[in-house]
Amino acid sequence: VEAKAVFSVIGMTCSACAGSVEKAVKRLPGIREAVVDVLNNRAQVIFFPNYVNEETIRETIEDVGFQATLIN
Ligand code: 9UX
Repeated sequence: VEAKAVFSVIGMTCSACAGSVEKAVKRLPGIREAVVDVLNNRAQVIFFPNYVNEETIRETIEDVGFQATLIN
């Protein structure tokens, strides 16, 4: 069963920022889809909770260099 998480991502100023976040998240195991919206400072991720969790995804976004907060 898959789950969905939405993060607020602060600090992205261009579409390449969004692309680097998507790429990093998609490299994690258990990710089905990652969509990053630079205009709205949001990242939506569909994932398989047996393999990855919200905190790991959040930390991965932070490792790219942006402040990430789980919002739902
Ligand atoms: Mo370009 Mo977005 O260096 O931070 S990737 S502005």
